[in-house]
Amino acid sequence: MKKILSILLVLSLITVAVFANGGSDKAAADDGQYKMVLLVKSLGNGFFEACDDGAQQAVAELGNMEVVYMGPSQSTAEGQIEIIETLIAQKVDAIAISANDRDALIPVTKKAMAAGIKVISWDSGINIGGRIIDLAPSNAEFIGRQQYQLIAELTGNKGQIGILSATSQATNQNEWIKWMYEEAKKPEYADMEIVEVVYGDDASDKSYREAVGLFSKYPDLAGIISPTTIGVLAGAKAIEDEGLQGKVQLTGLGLPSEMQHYIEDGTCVQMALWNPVDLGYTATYICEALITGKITGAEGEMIPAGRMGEIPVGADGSAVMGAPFVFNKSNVAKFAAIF
Ligand code: RAM
Repeated sequence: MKKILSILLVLSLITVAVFANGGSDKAAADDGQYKMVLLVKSLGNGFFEACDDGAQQAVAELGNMEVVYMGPSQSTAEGQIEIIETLIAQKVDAIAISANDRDALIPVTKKAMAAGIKVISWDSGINIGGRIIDLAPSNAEFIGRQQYQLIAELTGNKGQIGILSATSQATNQNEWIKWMYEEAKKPEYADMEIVEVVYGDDASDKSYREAVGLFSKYPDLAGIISPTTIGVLAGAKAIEDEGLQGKVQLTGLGLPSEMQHYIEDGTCVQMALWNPVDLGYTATYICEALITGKITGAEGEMIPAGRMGEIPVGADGSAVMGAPFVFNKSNVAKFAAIF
């Protein structure tokens, strides 16, 4: 709630500042601060709030940036498009987007770029042509395969597996799920199968209902993979409420701060994630480097990213942060204090 109130306050201040700026070309020019918006899939998600903490750390280090956190109330492309249209009118300097749809945002982000705004995607990508750089938290193949390996370890390479995802259009989850299916083809998983992918839309109540739906549809369900922080938390609650601990195993991508209880009581023995603070921090450094002309986004360039070192720009503007952590009883408390 406090976070929402502070966002509203910042937004109203920005609106005042932008209108006060009248017809000048760049909203940034007057106070020497470049204005960047960290546009997330939806508000009310602790993962993205941790990313914003990282963005604000970068702001403090860089000294020439101002980052405003924004997102629609639900994880939809329409909601993001509406916000981007407003930001074009306000002439912000950069928009860093975790996209709800890899293609649907392209026309509006192209319009933003034509207006001189630096657009990058991060976390959940926009397709080539709709952004300059796409920052992935980690290698998508690695993440997807690792998710399947984590559940296989828990079910002893056996049984029916359900996937509880975010939205059906989410670039990041869809890419990871594709690699889970690839991993599942290996001979060691012959006694295991993915029975269904369901979508909780990164909303806690829908994710919870979808998890319960999997339990009733598949009475022999051995495990759930939920590659979304909202989904894995809802899945853990559902398993606990239905008394299915030990019968239905759970893994996914979760925030240690939200999942500590379920990891320590064995509902979710192991899960993975990268550091979201570092992700928001890196996205901010990339925007600053693009705005100030340190980089253009061409393959082979090195992005100066503060404490994250230098990150190379790969083919088609792709950039990758680092390897995910795996959390279990032995380390969850330590990480829970950080994100
Ligand atoms: C949710 C969002 C986000 C994803 C994490 C793992 O918070 O879907 O995009 O990266 O989970």
